[in-house]
Amino acid sequence: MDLARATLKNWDIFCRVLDNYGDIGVCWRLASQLAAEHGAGVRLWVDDLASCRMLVPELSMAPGPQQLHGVELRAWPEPWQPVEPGDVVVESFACELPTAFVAAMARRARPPVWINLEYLSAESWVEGAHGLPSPHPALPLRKHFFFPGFTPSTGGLLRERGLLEARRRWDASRVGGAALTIFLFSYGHPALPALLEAWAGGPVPLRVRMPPGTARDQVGAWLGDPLRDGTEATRGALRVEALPFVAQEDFDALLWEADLLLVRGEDSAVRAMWAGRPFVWQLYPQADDARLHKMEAFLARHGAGLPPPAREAEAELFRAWNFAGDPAAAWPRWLASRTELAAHAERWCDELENLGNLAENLVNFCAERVK
Ligand code: TRH
Repeated sequence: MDLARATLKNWDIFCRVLDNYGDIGVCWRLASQLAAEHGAGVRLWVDDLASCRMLVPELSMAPGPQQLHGVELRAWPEPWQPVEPGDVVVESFACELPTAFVAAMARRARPPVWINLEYLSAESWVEGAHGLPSPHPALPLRKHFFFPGFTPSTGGLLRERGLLEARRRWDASRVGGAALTIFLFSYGHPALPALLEAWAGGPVPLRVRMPPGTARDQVGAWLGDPLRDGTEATRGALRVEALPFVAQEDFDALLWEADLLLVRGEDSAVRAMWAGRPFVWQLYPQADDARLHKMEAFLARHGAGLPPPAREAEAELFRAWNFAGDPAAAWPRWLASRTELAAHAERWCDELENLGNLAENLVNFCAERVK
């Protein structure tokens, strides 16, 4: 296997930013982890440097290759400029590689290992689809589907070396405040104002910390005063703090600072799991059915080890926060189960830790393909 790994030195990762930060968030994380922990030479091709710069602020908008955290970052040129493909090619989220690049892959004496890195889901069909090959219709190439996931029959989750140790050190030295701290990173929700009312009028002092985005704009509208980075506002039991958008390497610390994480998309949800805090995952808006199945599959898996009242409290808040439900009505039950949910979050993190991590699983998977 070591010999096989040694033949997989150069990687090309392709990323198209659809919207938001999840696509580049995952690709950047994977690229920098492969470089730092596996000695890989990684070229990351991105079609939207401005989004990438939000996560990696030292990035320059000048055209031309740049070296960042051991990764060679490249703007994805339109039209494509020919380059020699690496030993492994990762097409993230079916982003469709340039035709000329695929032709160059087929011309190599040993074609690259070609991976389609898929979106995260807890649905059981993922286990059957993970690793499946798909032959190219015309060229001597095979693409393999690689699925992140929550079981040993999937690719696992991205987790950098030392992450959990760093988080546990943080927890050991953390001094909790009087208020319950909530990190709120979400898409807009029609019932957010009602939830804010419930929080402001509730019995528990709350400190809600929010990065910029549409949900924070909604909170600003509810307050009657737009929230700018670094400002805060208080209504009853609720204090809202407006955070600046931080570099991705500083993102985890925001989560560790909180007692409850309202996260979204894919990457922040996984980070919430590694933070070992209770969380509510707002899935990326898709056709309702697809999102519903994804959410229920996750709830079934995550809730399996919980006593029924806490399981139902968690599910109720997830459902209300993902669909046009009433999160304010779900809140008191969630609060009553808070202690069980906090203990469960640690157990869940420990369980996931045993799955290994996605970058390492991917390297091993690719090495198997060239043995
Ligand atoms: O931004 P998102 O909504 O991304 C989504 C999802 O990935 C979805 O699956 C995808 O289809 C869609 O994009 C196009 O949520 P996500 O996945 O949590 O990504 C946010 C990233 O932004 C994550 O890597 C953390 C990072 N981040 C920072 O680095 N600093 C910050 O201050 C904040 C708020 C986020």
